[in-house]
Amino acid sequence: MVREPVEAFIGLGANLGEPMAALRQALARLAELPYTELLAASGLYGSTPVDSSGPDYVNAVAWVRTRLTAPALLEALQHQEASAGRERPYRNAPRTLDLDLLLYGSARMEGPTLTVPHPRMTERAFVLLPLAEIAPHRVSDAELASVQGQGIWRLAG
Ligand code: A4P
Ligand code: MG
Repeated sequence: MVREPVEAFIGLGANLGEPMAALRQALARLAELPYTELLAASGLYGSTPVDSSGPDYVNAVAWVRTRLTAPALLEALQHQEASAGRERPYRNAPRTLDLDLLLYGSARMEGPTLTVPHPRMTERAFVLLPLAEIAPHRVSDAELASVQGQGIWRLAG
């Protein structure tokens, strides 16, 4: 636990099972994390797989204020993925639930198990569009322009 709360952004994704239900449940569970408050959640977006296979994805982004350290928050997210039946047969495999730590305050860290900001977030419309919906100040026009043309559509509020 850290003394001062930190604002963090979490990317949610799923393309197996019932992705919309999985993301809604994941958002509800984020709100129940210890030392953590859910500040906002984007709507749900459909997106075509990027460097991945299988059915279209459902994606969203959540904004939290937390006293958990970044590693503790990642551990909580991985626990949540596991209880949603996440399996990892190979890299970028289709999944029932993926929870990525996108931003943790203004921290920059690079380690074997955790890199923040998430290294691929600025290349992906399925991260940038939902992030821009809830925190437009965290996404630049140039970043949005660079992902134009990737398949993404709004599903529900
Ligand atoms: N890891 C390091 N940094 C982080 C971080 N900031 N957040 C480590 C989360 N995990 C982080 O992740 C692999 C390892 O990354 C973990 O052990 C963790 O310690 P993973 O969740 O097991 O595997 P992954 O999700 O396949 O890898 P990764 O790197 O998160 O994949 P990407 O690059 O995020 O791609 N297309 C659409 N349309 N929508 C999607 O949601 N997702 C991916 C995943 C590919 N294509 C997609 C989507
Ligand atoms: Mg992941």
